[in-house]
Amino acid sequence: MRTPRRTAVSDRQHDATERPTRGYDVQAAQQRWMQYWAENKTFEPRDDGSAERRYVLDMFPYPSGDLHMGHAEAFVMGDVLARYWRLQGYDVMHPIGWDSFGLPAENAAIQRNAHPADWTYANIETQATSFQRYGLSLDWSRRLHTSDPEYYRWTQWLFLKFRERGLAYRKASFVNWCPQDQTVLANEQVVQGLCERCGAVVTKRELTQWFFKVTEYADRLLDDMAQLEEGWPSRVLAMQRNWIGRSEGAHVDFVIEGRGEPVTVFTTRPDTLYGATFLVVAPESPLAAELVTDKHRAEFDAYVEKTKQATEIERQSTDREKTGVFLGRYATNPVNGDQLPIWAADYVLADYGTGAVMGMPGHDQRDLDFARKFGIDVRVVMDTGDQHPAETGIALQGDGTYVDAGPLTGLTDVQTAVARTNEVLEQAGTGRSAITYRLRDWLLSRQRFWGCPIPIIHCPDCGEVPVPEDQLPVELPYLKGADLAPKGTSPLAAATDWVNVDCPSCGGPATRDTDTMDTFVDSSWYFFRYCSPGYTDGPFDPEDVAKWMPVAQYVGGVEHAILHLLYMRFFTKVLHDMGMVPFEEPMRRLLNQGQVINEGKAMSKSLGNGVDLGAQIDAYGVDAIRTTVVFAGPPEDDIDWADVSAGSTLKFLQRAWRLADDVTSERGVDATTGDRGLRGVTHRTVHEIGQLIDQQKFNVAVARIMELVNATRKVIDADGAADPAVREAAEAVTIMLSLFAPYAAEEMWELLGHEPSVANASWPVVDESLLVRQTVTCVVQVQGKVRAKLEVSADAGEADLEALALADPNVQRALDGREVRKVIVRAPKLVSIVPA
Ligand code: ANZ
Ligand code: ZN
Repeated sequence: MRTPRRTAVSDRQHDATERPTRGYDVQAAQQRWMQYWAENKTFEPRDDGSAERRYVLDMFPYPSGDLHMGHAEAFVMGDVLARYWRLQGYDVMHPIGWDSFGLPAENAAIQRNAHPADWTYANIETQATSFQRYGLSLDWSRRLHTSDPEYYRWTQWLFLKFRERGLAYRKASFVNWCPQDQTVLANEQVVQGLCERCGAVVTKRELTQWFFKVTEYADRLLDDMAQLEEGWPSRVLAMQRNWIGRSEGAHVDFVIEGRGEPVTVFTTRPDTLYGATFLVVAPESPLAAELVTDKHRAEFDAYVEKTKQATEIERQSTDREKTGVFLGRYATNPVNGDQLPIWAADYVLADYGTGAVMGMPGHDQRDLDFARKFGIDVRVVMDTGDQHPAETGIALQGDGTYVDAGPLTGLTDVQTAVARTNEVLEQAGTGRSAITYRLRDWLLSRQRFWGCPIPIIHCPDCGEVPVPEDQLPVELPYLKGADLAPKGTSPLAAATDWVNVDCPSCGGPATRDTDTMDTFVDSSWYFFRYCSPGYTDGPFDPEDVAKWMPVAQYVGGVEHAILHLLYMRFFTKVLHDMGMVPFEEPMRRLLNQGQVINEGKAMSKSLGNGVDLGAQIDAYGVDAIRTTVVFAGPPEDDIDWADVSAGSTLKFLQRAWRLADDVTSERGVDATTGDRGLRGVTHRTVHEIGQLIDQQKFNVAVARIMELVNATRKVIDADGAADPAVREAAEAVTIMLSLFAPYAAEEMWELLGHEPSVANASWPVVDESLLVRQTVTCVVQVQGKVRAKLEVSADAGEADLEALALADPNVQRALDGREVRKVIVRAPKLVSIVPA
């Protein structure tokens, strides 16, 4: 073990005039302790069962370049907790790795005529060095990269297991296609009709794609959120709930003349069926193409083409002018026999519910807009006291009494009416109650190179054949530069040596699947792998996972509130069903840190308002940057870098360091003989900071340390630094400060005569008796007779005591309404009242 040298620039012989500039040498301290922690593997967990385990996890980074201010904020929050729990005696695991597959690497490789791995692994090294410098208490021994064959071997293995369970399948469907990136996008990757990555307008294409059946887990993903109410931000839970979008209603069957099968619609308001006046089907659905009569076909075909250009959000918008085409056919309303014209209109989506809707213009705004535009009948089934929607153009929404609604007529309650309608439908066999979800199956295949290959072989005779487990991983062939340029099919398809293989089942000529997996697959299970780095018999050792998980604290950006968190929850549930993990929710607590912005705006190249993390660290040092980030506000809030001052933080850190430098009492000196006032402040601060960290109010914790530093300085200025209470305070400051400013804390710990590292110290033990401020008994006399005894603070002032005494009920009784002539106070023990 290497013993660190002393590098502090202070010199006890310096005269007093130099005092304000005394401080630790920021850059030297960084060099020295960074190396010390690495050499001594300070932050590797013991993993021997000697203490309760705690797993602190930061969402692993994408190696896009060097670290930026966003990383500085995201990673310090987890680090504060990891360091705190360590000092509290937990065996903490705080691992790091990289989400290293993905498009930016591929695009960079095309540009530079290089291999995506070159760019990726070079960036990883840069980030790793920066993470180390940033003083994060990471366990480097568990480091992983999702693009390493050792890792993606198990991504492929999991894919095959999911497929065995019927949870991975292929189907042809209309998918979002980015013409720029030449790849399929998941719905979530389309933002207002544009590709989330490159901003190109997304179009639709029919392709055969791989899907994970998340919809099978929709109810469990919803129900298990009950376990997360305590530990997850409520807005994240709300976003997940919305995304899953569970709707209760009914399926209603409409018979169509000349068609054997009825058409089924999904409605959340079966009670409005008695007033339905038309049917709408999604234009791009096979049903629409089948139903349209020859007379309307040309108009219909043109409409379908136009529909493909509109985004889902536009199509669903209520303030958009309604469009549509009559298909020339009619459907029979099962409850009253009405003949309803069937239309195709783009406000109905092909992949929600059944892709068909009953038009109920009286009570649904979009249906009303549509009916008014095309001259369709508007009927009302509930009288709400408002004017008729055909005149006002406003669909009726409120409560009221059912009218002209068959057996519902006269009812006043929607719930009862819905239940009654469902009974009618069920009895007649023309409908049934039903539940629909917004959640779609997860489209996981991508036509790009730099991702995990899908381990399937397509054989003309045997169909889809999984690659045998002992042949995993299916490694990527070596392609670089122009070979990777998007061609509409995966670049892998051009690697014919790689593509053409013998069928594992019949031995005949066959071809590999040329798609790769969405990187969200890679990031759906990395936290399990950290528990068993290097494990070769599976993706992880279930025993290790049972020891470390669920994760005690997960930290990451709210931009992952929906997809990543939903997918990793889905993976966990499937692994649970496979008997590999004992729990169903992998993350106990979730913290979404805010962003670092500048002058009120997100940092961006085009605005030129970016703040370079490296330059900030060069100017102020890691400790000052970490502490500034934490001190700026609650962890969830955005930080405006224009409003903070890393320079002031550095001054505070130097002030804290000088306390340690000033202490003259010996290590281990009996603190109980020290200044009771300062001891009280120290113990109350330690106690409160523990609570603040538990409540994730890290910024307030920093403020409390600042106060303790000031209180300690006052005592030194008044009485010198020899008082054991000064040592006690300085040690407490050092340990608590190590959460935020680890380099300064290491220097201070050493100055205080302790063996390195402060990370191996223990959180200070609070002396409960010092938490309460001291009280004394104050005797209150009226006309010389003792009338009350008050418990008051030892430092209570005369005015306070007089007021307390006069307010006492016994004193009031003794005064019996008489005026008070005189009050004599001897603080804090005596108040003597003389009545008139
Ligand atoms: C008749 C009705 C009357 C409806 C009424 C609503 C109000 P949520 O709550 O989001 O699940 N719908 C069904 N499938 C659709 C599709 N593929 N595209 C667009 N709209 C669709 O919405 C369910 C309601 O949205 C359904 O209930 C249906 O309109 C419409 F006063 O049926 B409703
Ligand atoms: Zn075969």
